[in-house]
Amino acid sequence: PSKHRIIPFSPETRCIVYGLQQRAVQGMLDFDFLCKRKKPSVAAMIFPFSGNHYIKFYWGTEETLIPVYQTTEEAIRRNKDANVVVNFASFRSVHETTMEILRFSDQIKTVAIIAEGVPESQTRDINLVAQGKGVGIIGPATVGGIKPGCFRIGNTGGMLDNIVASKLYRPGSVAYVSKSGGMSNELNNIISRNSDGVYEGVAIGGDRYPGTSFIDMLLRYNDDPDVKMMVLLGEVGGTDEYAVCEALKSKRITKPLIAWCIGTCASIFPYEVQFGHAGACARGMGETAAEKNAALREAGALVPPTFDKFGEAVREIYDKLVKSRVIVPRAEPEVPKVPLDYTWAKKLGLVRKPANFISSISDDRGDELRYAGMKISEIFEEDLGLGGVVGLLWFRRRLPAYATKFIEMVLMVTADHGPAVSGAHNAIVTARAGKDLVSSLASGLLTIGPRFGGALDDAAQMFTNAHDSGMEPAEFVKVCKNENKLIMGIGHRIKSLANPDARVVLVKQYAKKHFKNTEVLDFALGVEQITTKKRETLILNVDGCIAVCFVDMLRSCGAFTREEAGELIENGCLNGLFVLGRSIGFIGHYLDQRRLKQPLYRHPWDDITYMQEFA
Ligand code: Q5B
Repeated sequence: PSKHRIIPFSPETRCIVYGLQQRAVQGMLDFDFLCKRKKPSVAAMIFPFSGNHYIKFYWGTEETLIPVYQTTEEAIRRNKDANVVVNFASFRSVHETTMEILRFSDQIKTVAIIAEGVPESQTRDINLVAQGKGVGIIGPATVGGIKPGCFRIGNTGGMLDNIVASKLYRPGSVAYVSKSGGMSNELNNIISRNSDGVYEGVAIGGDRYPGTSFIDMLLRYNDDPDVKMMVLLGEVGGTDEYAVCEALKSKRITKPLIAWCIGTCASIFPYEVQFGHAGACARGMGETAAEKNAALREAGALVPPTFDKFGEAVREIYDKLVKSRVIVPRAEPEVPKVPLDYTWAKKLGLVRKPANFISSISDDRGDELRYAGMKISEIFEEDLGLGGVVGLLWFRRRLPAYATKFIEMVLMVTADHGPAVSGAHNAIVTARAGKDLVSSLASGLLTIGPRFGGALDDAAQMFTNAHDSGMEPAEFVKVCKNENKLIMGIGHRIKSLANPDARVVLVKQYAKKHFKNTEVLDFALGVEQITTKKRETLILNVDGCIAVCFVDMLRSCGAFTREEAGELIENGCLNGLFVLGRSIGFIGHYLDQRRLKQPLYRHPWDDITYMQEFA
């Protein structure tokens, strides 16, 4: 006898989904749309680990928002039209969450429990409370159930193309109950091929104590005038099928029933076999599939000789019912168009679109991250170092070792130049204003410009163009003076001939030692000889020296044509070297100020000349 009933699902059935199961919810909404439901069947979701918010889902080709609530109470109370909860909580929290849901039995009439591995004592507790409150439980350990045209629980029925292939978008006359979700997919297929299709199908779950039993579902189907024939797919283990036998014998079940218990192969084994489900093991007399099939056959169900013949059995009954006009086949509605997700359609080769982005330096999609096509593991195996990585990511080239070392040298010599320089000063002031690392770093970086650290690109252009045009250094200095132009890369606030910049000395020495050609450096040194005659601070400074040496390196290392080298400089890669190097120092200054717990900086009045009367 039926302990508790699952309320009938209709095209108006609305549910609440416990858990952030976005794929399952999208699947339910897609099913609704195929069935031409007016409203999505999912009214809301519950997710205790974030505040209330909305999640966007497709509704056909449009989009809709579904609210997510932090508490079960708010979700249920705010969605009065929902009387089903699909509980995706894990086996660890399913007892607690279902008990909470059952507090609202004035509104919630069915709970589907998806989790596998729920302790049997907890399931029995849930069932007892639910029974007392008149709430139907489907599961645990189930995919759920499906009623074409009305309602789909979670992922029942599989992918959308499967739903369409099994005609689950419109009702048929056959209602089934099974234990297994996977096998219910097979039933959807068999029934749709051998009859006018599924009216409703429920997988009660593979545990030993399911909330709803076979007999509950079959009595419900038997009493539903729209169900014309029924299917039962039992399995080895348990004795629920005998309740069905009793109902058949007592004529409580009157509609034709095609039945089969899976697991007949268990007899091949010399011992009892535990199949996939927790309940799928014959533990006592009468629990084997063969015994239960025999009992069902004897009670009046149509039990085929093997599962292979199951479809034929369905067909046999269906044809009889059509002949006797119990079933009057309906005209097939148009097969609904399934809106394909773009990613899926692309995978199937059905659509294409021009990409909005092109990227040619790195790729994280495969099994391993690649820089310019080179696997990150190979980069380490071959010890390319930071310079090698810059070569790959900035220039898409594997540079010779002396060139990658040179890049590293540049990063090292530009890493910092004390707290007094403009950029470091700003990073420090920002840090002392209580800002974070990124803000302090950004503040320092935004100071880099033509006078401070950002003269490399222009220096490279000016010296290279002048050299390539065949000018002499003196002529170049004269032209710049006549045009009132400062020579980028020349001059320093504190460094001079008498106080040479050690960084410049190191860079020059390296270039002279390793580069095949240093013609642009030589030209710049020629210019320095002239400018320092005017003023001894007008030296080739660190920006200028790095810039001209880099041009010589790019041009002579063999990895680039002269045109390619020219394009790289035009694109502004050289200031990037200073930006990258000096970021190390700016971050250092930020951390230093934090470590020293420095207060807000305020510039002293006596260090500012106030000239209001002048304005
Ligand atoms: N005069 C760097 O100026 C500085 C001249 C020039 C012809 C020039 C100035 C300049 C070009 C930009 C450049 C990078 C502003 C510098 C760096 C990183 C750093 C910083 C650090 C670090 C210095 C005095 C007389 C005047 C000027 C003439 C000056 N520069 N003539 N070409 N380039 N250079 N920037 O000392 O007749 O008296 O009126 O803009 O390469 O940023 O350590 O601090 O690692 O952090 O203030 O090293 O040279 O000289 O402007 O008073 O000029 O020399 O026309 O002539 P100063 P000023 P006159 S490296």
